[in-house]
Amino acid sequence: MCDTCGCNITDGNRHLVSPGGRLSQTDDGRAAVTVLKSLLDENDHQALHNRGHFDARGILAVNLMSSPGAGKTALLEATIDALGDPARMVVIEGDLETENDAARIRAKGVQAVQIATGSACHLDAHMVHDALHRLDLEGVDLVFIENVGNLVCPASFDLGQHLNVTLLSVTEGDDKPAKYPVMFRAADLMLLTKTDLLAVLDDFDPLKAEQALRLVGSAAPVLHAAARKGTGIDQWIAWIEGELEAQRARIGAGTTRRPAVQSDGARLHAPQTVGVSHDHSHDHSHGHSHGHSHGHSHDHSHDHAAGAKR
Ligand SMILES: Nc1nc2c(ncn2[C@@H]2O[C@H](COP(=O)(O)OP(=O)(O)OP(=O)(O)O)[C@@H](O)[C@H]2O)c(=O)[nH]1
Ligand SMILES: [Zn+2]
Ligand SMILES: [Zn+2]
Ligand SMILES: [Zn+2]
Repeated sequence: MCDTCGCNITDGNRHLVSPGGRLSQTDDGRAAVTVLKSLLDENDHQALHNRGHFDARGILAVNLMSSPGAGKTALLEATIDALGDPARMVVIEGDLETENDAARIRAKGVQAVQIATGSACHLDAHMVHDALHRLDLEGVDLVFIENVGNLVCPASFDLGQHLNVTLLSVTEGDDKPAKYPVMFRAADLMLLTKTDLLAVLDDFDPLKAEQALRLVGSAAPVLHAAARKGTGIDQWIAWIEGELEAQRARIGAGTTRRPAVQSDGARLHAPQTVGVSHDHSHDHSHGHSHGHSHGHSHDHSHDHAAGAKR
C-alpha cells in the first residue's frame, strides 16, 4: 500500500531488509530500516508542530478513523447541522482520490481542504500541515481530520491531533476491535455508527462490540449514532464540547495532549495488525529484534492522559 509506513515489511520479507539482508541497504548506502525510522521521526516532529498551531489558537483537533464507508463524512455533516455555526469548525479530508468528501462538507458552508493521498493508505503530519496552511483558522474551535478509510495504517501516525475517534459501523461485525486491536486501542472514543440498521441486523451485538474493545485493553467510552437520522448526535456533540473544554483547560495550564499512537517498536506494522495471520504471528513480532531500533521513542512522550488507555 504505502511506501512510508512500513506496511510492506512483513515476517515473510523482513530478512531482506534486516542487517545483512539483500535489500538492507538503499542505493545510496543507507540502512533501509533506518530510512523508514527516520521518516517516522520526521512525522512526529511535524505532528508536534501541528499541535502547536492548534494549541496556539485554543483549537481541539480530532482525528476520525474507520473502515472505508463507516460513515465518517455523514457524521461530519450531522455535526455541522448540530453545531449550527459553520464558522466554528473546519475539516481536513483524506482520501486516495477525489474531492467528493470535501465537496459534501463545503456544501454545508464549512471550510474543507481535500488531501488526495495518491497511493498512501493514511494521512501523515506533513500532509495535514500543508492543509492547515490552506485554512483560515481565525475563530475556529474544532478541526476535524477525516483519515483515509483503513483500520490499520492511520493508527501509526501522529498528525498533531489531540484525540482519536474510531468509528465502527454495525454492518462490519462486532468482532472488529478484536481483529484490529491497534486501531481500537488508539481510540479515545469508539463510535458505533449506522445504528438505525440494527433493526435489520440480527448478528451485531453492541454489547459484544464493547466487550471486544475492553478485551484489547481500552477504557474508551462508547457512543451510538445514526448520523443520517440524527440519532445519538446530541451525545456526540456533548462529548465534543466536553473535550473542547478540557482542551481549553490544558491550554490554560500550559500543557497539551498527544493521542495514543502505535508504539514505535511495533510501528513497522506488527504482523498481528496485517489481517491474515494474527494469532500465531504475535510471537514472531516479539521475537524479532528489529523493533528495538525504534524503541528509543519520542522526546515528546511527555504527554499525559493519552498513554493511560494503552
Ligand atoms: N443507514 C445508514 N447509512 C449511513 C449512515 N451514515 C452513513 N451511511 C451511509 O454509508 C455510506 C458511507 O457513508 P460515508 O459518510 O460516505 O462514509 P465514510 O466513512 O466517510 O466513507 P469513506 O470516506 O469512503 O471512507 C453512504 O452510503 C451513507 O449514506 C447511517 O447513520 N445510517
Ligand atoms: Zn468520507
Ligand atoms: Zn506551520
Ligand atoms: Zn500502510
